[in-house]
Amino acid sequence: MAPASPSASRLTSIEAFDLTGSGNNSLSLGLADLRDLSPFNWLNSSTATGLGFTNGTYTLSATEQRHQLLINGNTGDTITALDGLWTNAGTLTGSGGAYNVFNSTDGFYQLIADADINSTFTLTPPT
Ligand SMILES: [Ca+2]
Repeated sequence: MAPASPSASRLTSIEAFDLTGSGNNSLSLGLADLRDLSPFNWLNSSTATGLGFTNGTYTLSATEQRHQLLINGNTGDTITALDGLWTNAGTLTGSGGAYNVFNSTDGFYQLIADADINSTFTLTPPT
């Protein structure tokens, strides 16, 4: 646990989870978790190369004005979005292979999830 500090009004930002570990791991996330933990705009068209990402079917913008969380993992791992409505916005290619990009329809959140992970999101119905 983080030590209490009078000056620490916020939790430390987290940019990535890694579920690879041993065996099958699961992660459940709500919008409040993303709001509290994940920073804005750390992965965009300017930072992608340095971070080992290239565009797939998703094209990173110069400014990705969303809380962004990267989730690495392997086959058998699962992530579940506990709330919100999401769209599968496409793919990026990273050092670990393909990643799915999920954007929340409220415009505030983006999950970049290793495509090997079994992802459960409440997706907006196709129109
Ligand atoms: Ca795993």
